[in-house]
Amino acid sequence: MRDNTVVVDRAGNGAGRPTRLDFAARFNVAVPFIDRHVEERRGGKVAIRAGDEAVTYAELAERVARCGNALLGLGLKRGDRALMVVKDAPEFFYLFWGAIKAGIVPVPLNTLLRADDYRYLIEDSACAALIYSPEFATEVEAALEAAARRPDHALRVEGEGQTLRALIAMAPAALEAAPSTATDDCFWLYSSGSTGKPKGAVHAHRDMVVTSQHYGVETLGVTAEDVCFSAAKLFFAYGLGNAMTFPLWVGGSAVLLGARPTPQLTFDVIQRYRPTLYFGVPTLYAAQLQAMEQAKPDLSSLRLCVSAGEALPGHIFARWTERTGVPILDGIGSTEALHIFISNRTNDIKPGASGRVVTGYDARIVDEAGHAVKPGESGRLLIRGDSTAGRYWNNAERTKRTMVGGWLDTGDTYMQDGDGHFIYCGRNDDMLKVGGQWCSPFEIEAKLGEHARVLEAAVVGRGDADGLIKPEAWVVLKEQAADTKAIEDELVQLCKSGLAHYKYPRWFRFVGELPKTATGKIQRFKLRQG
Ligand code: 3UK
Repeated sequence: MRDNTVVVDRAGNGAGRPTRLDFAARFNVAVPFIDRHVEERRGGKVAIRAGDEAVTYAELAERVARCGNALLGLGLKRGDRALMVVKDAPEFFYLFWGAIKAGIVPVPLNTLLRADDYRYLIEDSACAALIYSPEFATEVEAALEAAARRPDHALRVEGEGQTLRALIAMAPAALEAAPSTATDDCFWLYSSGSTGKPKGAVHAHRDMVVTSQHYGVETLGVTAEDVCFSAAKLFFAYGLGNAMTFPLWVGGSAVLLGARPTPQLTFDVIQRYRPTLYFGVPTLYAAQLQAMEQAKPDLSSLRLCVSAGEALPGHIFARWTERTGVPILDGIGSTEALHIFISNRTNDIKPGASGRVVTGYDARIVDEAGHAVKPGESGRLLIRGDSTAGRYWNNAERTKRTMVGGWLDTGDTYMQDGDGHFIYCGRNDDMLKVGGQWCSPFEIEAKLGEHARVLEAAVVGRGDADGLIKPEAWVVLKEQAADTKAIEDELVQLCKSGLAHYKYPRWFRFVGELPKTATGKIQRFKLRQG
């Protein structure tokens, strides 16, 4: 087999068996995703549209190579980490793939985090470089100031002086792909932990091929004719697949929106670029439906919509389908699995359920002892597939608990109905998914505890009018207050100034005490019922 190629063997497919993916012994994933298109005479085709910019496959391949050379020129070595706090823009592609082609490990980070979060990630990753869009300079530069160990290189994507753009423009255009294998470390994605800090899931070269083929091609039917638009950003594993690896795998194109996706902006993008596939999260679908009470956007280009990040309530599915005529496929994925592993299909949709296992994956629902539960009973969901991260960076203890004997413990409780559809029943830990993003109640509680008048606080998830989970705070004050509204405003401000903005509590309850066990543990289930 030629170096850096993968053979998709469809022989077994159709009989319910997945296609087999055979990787060349020497395999750098930047070659099939980026360089292959020029070889296959797709160089003139548009790969990326963003604002007024259109980037062809030939331009993409050249800029990726230049960017890889720029990183090597800075002195980065094989295996070094390059943290990215980069908005959705073509530079995200150049940097991510340029690093991989050069053998450097890109680590896209959530761009909504705060200085203290970035400081931790700089230290934990021991990165050699940090590249950021100027939009995020305030938080990133404060983190660089505070970090115990600064990366050798901190670089803005664009603007004055030495920027990534300037380096790309000057770097040579020829770059040999660094030698690696399909299972070598390739890139990391951080995922939040309920108690501890975020954990870096280490993904291999083959992982993006696996998700693009099994979910992108075999589940969604993505083709070169598709135009993909993801409201979920590229730094999420979800967005990374939706708007980057799926279109690049099949030679399709991606539409990028750099700004925060408000309903109106998503409508504008869909009307202007006429994507065929749209990827969102339940909170945004709910907001879009709300906006459609007034606006009448033309969504006729869409053939299919996808939802993930948290469970899609059946009523949102029903209202969207009725309004637009386009179904939403709900599917569950994770950072550790890289993308969706249980999904609804266009010909097999059960509203309110996550669907069935995606080709190439196995799923089991087990009890506390690790035995399979009886049909109809709920238990822990374990999954297995070739895209799952093999370990967390520098965290043997979490690796041992999560990656067990080739299976990945999702941390979710699931059951299967009589027809074999998987139904989400909640988390096994206290973590909340808010607008598709992780929220640790402990982190919010610690922030609330910083207020001089707070004795203690507990945060739980509560469903809003759409049935979507948001944080609710139960607060015990040191001394009772007549005007809790003023304190509530201060607490919201405190959270908004120190935490990623989606983490602030939407409701407050001031109480005399919190329900606790004999050993002093807060009984969150009682608060959830209260
Ligand atoms: C929850 C869902 C019910 C579930 C993700 C698609 O969300 C993604 O990754 P994260 O690491 O979170 C994973 C956890 O989120 N979840 C996600 N989707 C659903 N729960 N129904 C759903 N449809 O708790 C899961 O363990 O942020 C989603 C693709 C790639 C991803 N990384």
